[in-house]
Formats: sequence, C-alpha cells, structure tokens
Amino acid sequence: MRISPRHPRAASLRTRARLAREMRKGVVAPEGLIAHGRGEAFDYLLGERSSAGARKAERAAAAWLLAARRPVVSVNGNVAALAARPLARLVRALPGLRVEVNLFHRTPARAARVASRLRAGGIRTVFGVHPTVRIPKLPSDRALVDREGIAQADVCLIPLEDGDRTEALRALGIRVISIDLNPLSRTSERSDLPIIDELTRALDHITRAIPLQKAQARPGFFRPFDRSRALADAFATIERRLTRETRARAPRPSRHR
Ligand code: PTJ
Repeated sequence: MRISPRHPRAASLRTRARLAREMRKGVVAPEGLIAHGRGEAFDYLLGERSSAGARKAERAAAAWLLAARRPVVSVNGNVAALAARPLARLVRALPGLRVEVNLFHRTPARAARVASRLRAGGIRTVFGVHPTVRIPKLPSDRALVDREGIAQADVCLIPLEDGDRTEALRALGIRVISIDLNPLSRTSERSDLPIIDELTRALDHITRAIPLQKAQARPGFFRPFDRSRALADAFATIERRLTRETRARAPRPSRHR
C-alpha cells in the first residue's frame, strides 16, 4: 500500500506497515501488533514527543549503561523490526553493550529471524539465539537466556517487556532500565529506571547522551534515580495534555443572555 507523504499521520502509517510486513515475515509476533497499538495510544496521550521527564530518564540510563560492567539490551520481535538501526548506533557509542534476543512467543526459527533482522541493521554479534540458562521462577520462554549475555548482566535495558520478567531480573540483582510508553504497565512500575517514551526516540536520546555522560562515569557507581518521580512526571504530562484539550473544547459562556 502506498502511503502519501502528505497524509497527516504518514509516519505512524509507515511504522504500522513496517510492523505488518515484519509480522508476515515472522519477525514480529501477531501479538506484537496489538502491543504496538497500545503503545501508540499512550504516545497520543503523551503528545508524541519526549517529555522533560523522559529526557532526564534517558540521560540517567546512559550514565547507568556507562557505569555497568556487563550491560545487555534484550530484544524482542517489535524492537528488532522497529529499531535495529537505532540499536546499532547505540552499540557503536557503547561497544561493551551486548545485544540478546529474548522472545515471549519463542520458536528457534523466530529467534534466528530476529537475530538476522538485527544483523541486517548493523549489529554484528547477537546473543540469545541458542540460550543455555533459565532464569528461576519464570514460567514463560522469556526465562531462556544466554550464558554470555543476560545471565551475566549487571544492567539490562529492556524495551517493551513484561512485568514478570522485569521482576525476575531484579530478583537476580540486575539493574533494570525499561522503555515503555505505558506508565501504568507493570514493567514501568517495577523497573529501577523506567523510561516512559517511544522506543526509537528513547534509543536515540540515550545514544546522544553517552558522550556527554562519559566523563563522569565510574564502573560500578550508579547515580541514584528517583523512579517514582519519573512515573509521576509521565502522569503529570498526560494530565496537562488532557486538561489543555478539555479547556480548548469547553463551551464558552454566551455573551447574549
Ligand atoms: O516478540 P515477542 O514474542 O517477545 O513478543 C513481544 C510483545 C511486544 C508481543 C510482548 O512483549 C508483549 O505482549 O508485550 P506487552 O505486554 O503488550 O507490552 C508491550 C508494552 O510496550 C506495552 O505497555 C506498550 O504500551 C509498549 N509499547 C508498544 N510499542 C511501543 C511501546 N513502548 C515504547 N515504544 C513503542 N514503540
């Protein structure tokens, strides 16, 4: 389908078309399309741009990734389809960052397809295609991790994740940085450093913050992050936006009585 560049929602339509294409190729799970719709709805409410609170979280995430000894980013089908190139740029800025495929709807063939999508985007080494370790007390296939990747991580960046694994990773002592547009999700609520922003915007902002944070970074030293404040900021952004929209549509008092 041809998307007119003049369409007011051209970017959003292009993203949807890409996800549908990647779903037909077996990179994105059918459920991934539903997850994207949920994300889009929250992005509308957030004004489709990164809030000041999200930018702050993105700077803090860059600092934590620099301070980590073994940072890993966990990648599912949606992330590979939408952000292989932004992820490759992040890895170039932070060469120690390992990229691991981790799928909720896992089959060996799908894991291989997600990995080749990442390689096509410019990421040379991809972990997690043949996982050898299980995260304890996690029944889903998201428990399957790579001995050289998440199993050894001290900081894990998890875009579009589920709440159970967020909790399971934290229980292993791993610091969790999440990216999720939904501030009410269990992932956002349970993460150590919740970034309430769109995936590609968040990754670009983290990448740009890496050189700026480098001078202050010390391995193993993690600047405290106020996660409750980050969530409250996101709710306040949505509230402000809805209040503005409500006021703009409120009936004006009539001058003629
Ligand atoms: O590829 P798989 O098999 O690992 O499956 C991946 C999905 C995404 C299907 C799976 O992780 C899933 O079901 O996720 P959830 O529980 O629907 O959660 C996805 C979260 O990501 C939701 O809270 C959405 O709001 C959010 N989200 C969706 N798209 C974006 C997003 N957040 C940031 N940027 C987006 N582009």
